[in-house]
Amino acid sequence: MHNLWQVHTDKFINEKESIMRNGNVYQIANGYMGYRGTLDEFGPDELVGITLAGLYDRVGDAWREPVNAPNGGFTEITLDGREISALSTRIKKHHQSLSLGNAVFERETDFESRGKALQIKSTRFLSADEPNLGVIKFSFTCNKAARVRIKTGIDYNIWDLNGPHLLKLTAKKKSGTLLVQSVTGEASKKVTVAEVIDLHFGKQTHEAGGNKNLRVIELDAKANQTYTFYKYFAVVTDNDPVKTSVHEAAIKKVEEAKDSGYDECLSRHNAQWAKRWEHCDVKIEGDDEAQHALRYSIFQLLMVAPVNGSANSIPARALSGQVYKGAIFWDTEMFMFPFFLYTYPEKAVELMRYRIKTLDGARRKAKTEGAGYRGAFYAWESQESGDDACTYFNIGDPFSKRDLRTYFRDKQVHISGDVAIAMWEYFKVTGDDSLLLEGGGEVILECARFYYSYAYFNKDKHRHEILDVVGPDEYHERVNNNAFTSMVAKATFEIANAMVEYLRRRHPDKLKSLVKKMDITGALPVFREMADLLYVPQPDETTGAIEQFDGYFKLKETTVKELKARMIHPNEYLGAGQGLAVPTKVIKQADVVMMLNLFKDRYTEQVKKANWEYYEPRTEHGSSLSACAYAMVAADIGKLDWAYSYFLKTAKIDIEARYKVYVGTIFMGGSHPAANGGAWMTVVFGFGGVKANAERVVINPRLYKEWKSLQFNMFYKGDSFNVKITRNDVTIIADPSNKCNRTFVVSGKSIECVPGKRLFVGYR
Ligand code: IFM
Repeated sequence: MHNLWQVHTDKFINEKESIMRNGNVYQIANGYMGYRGTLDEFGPDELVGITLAGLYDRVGDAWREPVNAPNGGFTEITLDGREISALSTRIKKHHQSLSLGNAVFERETDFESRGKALQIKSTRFLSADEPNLGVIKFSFTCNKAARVRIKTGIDYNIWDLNGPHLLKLTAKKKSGTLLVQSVTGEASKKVTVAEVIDLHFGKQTHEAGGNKNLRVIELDAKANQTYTFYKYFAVVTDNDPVKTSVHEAAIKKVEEAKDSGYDECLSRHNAQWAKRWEHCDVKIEGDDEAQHALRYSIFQLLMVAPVNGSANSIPARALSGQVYKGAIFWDTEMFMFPFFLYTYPEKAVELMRYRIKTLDGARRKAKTEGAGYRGAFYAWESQESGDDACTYFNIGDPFSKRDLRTYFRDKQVHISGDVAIAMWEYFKVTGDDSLLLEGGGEVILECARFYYSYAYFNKDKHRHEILDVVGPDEYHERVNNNAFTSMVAKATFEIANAMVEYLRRRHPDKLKSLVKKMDITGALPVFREMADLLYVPQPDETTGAIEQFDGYFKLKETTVKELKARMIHPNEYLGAGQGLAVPTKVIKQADVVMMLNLFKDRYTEQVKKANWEYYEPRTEHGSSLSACAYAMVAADIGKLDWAYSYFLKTAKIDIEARYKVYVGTIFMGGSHPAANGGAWMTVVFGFGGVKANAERVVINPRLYKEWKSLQFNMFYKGDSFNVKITRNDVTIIADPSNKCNRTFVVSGKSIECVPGKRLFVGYR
């Protein structure tokens, strides 16, 4: 098999679609920004994008989306007066690669122009050590003497889906530094890009025009001599905690980087990446395909993890562009968060801080949505303030070109419970209650308060019900008693109750002041009643099947294949008012199965099996979130071949980049961090059978038949463990720095892991 620490290609396909998909596959990111995997000479038509985390803007009535910064990585070459570009020059050879070890992108292209051969090589990375910084090494060699002109600098022809977001763009040169300064239209936030180069040949002039701020270097290049220069660019915005002005900070960052030099910048960057991999890698012995796909998935998550202290989160398309408005969905808590919680807790904290930061936005949404509710109704599509970026008409109909009413925003109420569950998981797995005290407790109580105000008491049946919702299966909207949603709401009440009990015991003063601040004393007994009396659809006594929502079993029976055969337009949406799936049992994505995975301890194997088998043929997997849920439950019930094929589907989504890029009229191209997180969960939770709770870590291994071993690290209660599962046994090494003994239960055998000791347990 190929290099398991790399993705690469030897082809350049000069087609828009391929350039767009490669832009995703080869993107680099450092949590502060993402840089799409495009070539040095490309511009907005090739979807060059440097997408900034946590900075959003809105133009007119269009969707609010993250801001793309001017491209400080731009370089173009002219050979004897002819522009050289992968788009227009004959290519003899092309190779591009992305290292998974350190997120370094490289391209090497051999061009032929009028009988001369020119080779261009460039290497780029976004510093993992200095988040504002990008660094590029650029070289060229011509086989014959030639007149060469290099234009390098900042291109501020920006690709936007709903822009332009940057106004008052001005290009300057200050001493040796190029600057492009701008402000966002909506909030007037400054965005500045600075660029310096380290170059020791040719004659340099400055050229600004056509939305490019460039230096022009002219030289008579000698035959077969390689010319190399280095570029350093920095993006700084008003969101950054800088002490000087934004442009001064940007200049300082590039000057310091230049002073340090390329090798030093790279070695600091590499050191950060080495640290990440040391703890986050997962090794699968005996299956290179799975290993590579999983490593790429983990790599994606590591690249986009928020910068420490930013209280940012990870959008559904990460930092690969502006798709989905750069918004944060339930994807983060339910699919990405567990990876961080178990392997990189300092990032898990950041993701939770984001929900604390946006609590007021969630409160505003609760008050203003529908009849008006209490508590916190988190945004379905959340940006920096927590106000909902999701529109009521969120999908374009490719037939009529009109926007379709969807109820994602106002009815997908499970989002609040998803947040509460993640907040509580953080506490259970880390044992760290500081987040609860810093606002996490308030988040949980506000989510419970929201469900209480949303629920309806059915007097006849003497139960509370959650009505008129959209579950994860977005093809069936406004349904009653959706099993997933109701279960999540019930869990929210249970969590709120457990949290209050915990605070009462451990932090009574904090509880007192929180209850007073929130004016919630009266609600606390009610939360206990809600936890007991909230109705969740139960398994049918004979079949074990759980009805996804009231009336689902009465819908039309059809198959996904039959349904798809009836599609008139390849991008037509199967849900919303008139969608083909609406009157049928075909569902978009795991819903009941998602619930069985999330609450796996509450259901018997027989119930999980019955529902997996019932819903699997009826699921379209129209969302990238679906496959991993089916994979995990399949592993849980011993259908390991199924688990494996769903695992590969989820883990390869971004490497293969064959996903659909339009839903309705909406462009959706980009990366899929939720599926990446799902890949990790499938391996560690599914095949590894790992589950931690407040008392112990349970491991019930069920390795896939091709795997000789599975090895990973995990944190539990602040202590670190290395776990290796082979076909017959489990070895657990407790780090010597661990604070105390921790209980692990391997296939029913309880063992104490003593700091610094290695334990070996047979499980067959
Ligand atoms: O959050 C998901 C949703 O469940 C299905 N549509 C896409 C969203 C973003 O990934």
